[in-house]
Amino acid sequence: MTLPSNRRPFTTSDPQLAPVAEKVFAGERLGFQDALALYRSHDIFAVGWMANHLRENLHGDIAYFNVNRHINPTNVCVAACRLCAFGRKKDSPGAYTMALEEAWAAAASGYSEAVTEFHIVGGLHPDLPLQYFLDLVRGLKERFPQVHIKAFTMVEVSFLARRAKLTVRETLEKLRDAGVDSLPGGGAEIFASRVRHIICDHKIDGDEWLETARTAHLLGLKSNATMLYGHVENDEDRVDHLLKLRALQDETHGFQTFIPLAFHPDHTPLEHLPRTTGMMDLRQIAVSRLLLDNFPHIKAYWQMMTPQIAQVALRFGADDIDGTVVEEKIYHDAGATTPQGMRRQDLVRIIRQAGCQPFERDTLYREVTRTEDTFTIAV
Ligand code: V47
Repeated sequence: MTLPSNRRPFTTSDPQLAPVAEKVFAGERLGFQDALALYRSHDIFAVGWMANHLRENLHGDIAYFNVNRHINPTNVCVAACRLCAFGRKKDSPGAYTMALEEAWAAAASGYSEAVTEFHIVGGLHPDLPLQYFLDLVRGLKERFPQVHIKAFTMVEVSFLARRAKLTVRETLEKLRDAGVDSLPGGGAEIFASRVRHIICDHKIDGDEWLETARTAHLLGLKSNATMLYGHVENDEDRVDHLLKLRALQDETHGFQTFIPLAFHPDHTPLEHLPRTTGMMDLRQIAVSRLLLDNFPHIKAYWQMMTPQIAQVALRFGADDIDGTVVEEKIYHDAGATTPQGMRRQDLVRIIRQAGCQPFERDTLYREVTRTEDTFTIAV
């Protein structure tokens, strides 16, 4: 079938995609069955074409990146999730917890390029009090007042609240007052409880993740959202996850970016599972763009999908490839073969060669302009 579009002709050999395409080009919202058709279509190029159409309508040729640094203050974790190769029990080999001075020093180390964002996540430590995290953030703000702090997943916030015997709202208020500017999207995994029981049994459930995000958004804190795919979930679980995020976004408009995360099985109890393939990764980006019509941004996280696939993903619906990162632990403990970090100039080159315009953003997607070793953020 062929449908007219505002730019180029669209064709697909898959009759199941025709009604979906009608909706996409009419600007109508897609439903559960439409999403299943996208996941099951043999015509991956048509799926990608539609997603790229929406991406171009939203962002033209711009592709966003940032200069950020990941900091993981501890890998000690009580949760023992089967999906994870990063977490350790307190006394096991390889377990670490940074003293505050160490975390502040880590923030300053790495590339000389001035970072605009610290991305901070870690394990659920049984003994570290909320005060440690407040001091960590306050110390970072004192030392690097210009850097945006994107810190603590909904799972960590909920855990810290319980330990401190505070509500999630009170905990978020304390974190915000200490200097947390927004929250990353991790810990969402897959909301369906059947799958959650297998991959992350001791984590908060999907409803609690969503409720914590709702509370953060109501306090004015922006956040991201993720979905971990490529393990024991099925198409329906993925669609359910995406639609729950879309429904919350209708309510709060607090999500900035959706990041689909491909499961890396190495060194996890689910090591027997195969890795995702390039086609699965590209399709997931495209379905995300098509279904999450109220999310401004879809991120192809290069650390997770490789710089090569992330580059192609910029033509399958993604408009962001994340940042310099500098030191990645969660994926590398699970067998990622990508570099630990990338220089700004390499991110720019990848984006240019995808035929896109690189746009350095801060965490809130404002333009960053650089001179030698300082930067200015457009407000
Ligand atoms: O929450 C853990 C996932 C997440 C594995 O918000 C794994 O901008 C694959 O959330 N294989 C952390 N995935 C990373 C994350 C993130 C990354 C980049 C940008 C942003 C953002 C957020 O990684 C965890 C979990 O879902 N994860 N173990 C694994 N073996």
